[in-house]
Amino acid sequence: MSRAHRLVAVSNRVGPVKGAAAAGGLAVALVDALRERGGLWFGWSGRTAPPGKARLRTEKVDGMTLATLDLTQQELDGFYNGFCNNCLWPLLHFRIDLTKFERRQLETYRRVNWRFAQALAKLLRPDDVVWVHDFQLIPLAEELRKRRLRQRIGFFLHTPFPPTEILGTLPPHEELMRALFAYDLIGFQTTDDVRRFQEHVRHAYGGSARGDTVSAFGRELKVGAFPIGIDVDQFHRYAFTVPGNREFSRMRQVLRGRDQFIGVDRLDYSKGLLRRMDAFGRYLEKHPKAHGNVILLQVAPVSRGSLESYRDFRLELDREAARVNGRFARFDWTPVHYLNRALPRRTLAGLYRASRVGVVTPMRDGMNLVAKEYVAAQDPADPGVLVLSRFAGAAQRMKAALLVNPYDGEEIAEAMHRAMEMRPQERRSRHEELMKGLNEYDVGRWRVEFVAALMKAPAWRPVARKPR
Ligand code: ADQ
Repeated sequence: MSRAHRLVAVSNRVGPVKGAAAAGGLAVALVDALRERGGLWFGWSGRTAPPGKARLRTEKVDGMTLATLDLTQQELDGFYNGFCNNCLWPLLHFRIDLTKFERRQLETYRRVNWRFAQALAKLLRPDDVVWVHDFQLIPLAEELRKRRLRQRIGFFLHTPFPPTEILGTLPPHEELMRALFAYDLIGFQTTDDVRRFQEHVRHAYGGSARGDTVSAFGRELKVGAFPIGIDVDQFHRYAFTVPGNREFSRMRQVLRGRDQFIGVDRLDYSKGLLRRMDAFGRYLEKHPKAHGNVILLQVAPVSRGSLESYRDFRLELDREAARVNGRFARFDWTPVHYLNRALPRRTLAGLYRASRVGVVTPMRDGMNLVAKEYVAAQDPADPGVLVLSRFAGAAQRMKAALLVNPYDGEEIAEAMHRAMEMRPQERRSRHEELMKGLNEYDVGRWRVEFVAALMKAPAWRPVARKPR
């Protein structure tokens, strides 16, 4: 990408780009690239405003421009809480049972994307390269194309792409997939996601897929797998310098020679928290010698707490943690330590480092960055062991972890035991291999490869030829 092109990132939420909170998530991935090129980051402000008062604000921060739009309460309910989190999120995680489709919410989803496009169109320059993130914004490119914008526009899906049998249950699946074909490139986390997308396009719309080119709806686009990574050095530094190191020492003191399992997840039903808690109970049941000697620290900040499905899930998890503690705790030992709060990233790094086992067992996950953060925070001379779900995108390239089926509590419990028993040499060699993978494909490479593929994609034009 030459300097003549400005990078424009669009995501549901913008920032934060400064301070401790900026050290995580999409901000890490994008800020450097945006800063370098005087880029623009566009999205929702995180605020609501009365109808007619929802404004577009722009500000310059560190050489980049942030442009944010307010939503009305009604838009927030129908778009973010409604169609995005109550319908698309469960569907994309293969949970048809939790998927609630409401036509009114779909309309709000369309309208918010329309508003985003209307505001963004005014800010775009002809040479901009636009990178849109995630399922909240599928129709955005189509809306921009309606305004005759011809810039290169790429889309990255952070979640899994479900099988055609599941996607086909969504009433407006065709509308959404057709909208995707207004992009020039679609990036997925794994090659499995790419394959499921290609199969769906063939099966449901008679489209075709050859190599990295997919055709349907009279259009052609490029697809690819771009597995998102982390800033490996930064995370390692966090774990080994103040204050990460301070938290590590403090945790070690509190543990007093006990070993710690750690889980860190947004409180979301896709993350496999219930089965993990149950598996820890099974582990304790089978291994009385562990009693008094291990604890599970589960850090799970509340997320999407206004939705019923999330409230119900939280209650269930509270009960499950209490059940395991009620059954096994002694007056001088509580096996499950359960926190519903977000922690600074440096603190997290210290806690990962102090933990003998990282337990990352989502039922389904696009990638899962916690798995990577846990590995990066370990001491190479005496590393902990990662227990990882086969159904996290991360598993595709982290084969040196102990891979488990997250639906099988017995298997998770066995892996917990195996991790505790593992000899230092095996721990070191597994860790070394995992680190190799992390360093090979870190967040910088993810960003550079996506943008390079987008620049190479053929310029936008509708394909005249009908798909067979
Ligand atoms: P998420 O579902 O949010 O992201 P994940 O990849 O695990 O899942 O990222 C979570 C991030 O939040 C991690 O960086 C983690 O450290 C942080 N975090 C979690 N709990 C925290 C806590 N208590 N305090 C502070 N930070 C906490 C979506 C997709 C994933 C995909 C990512 C990136 O669902 O599959 O990996 O996007 O593409």
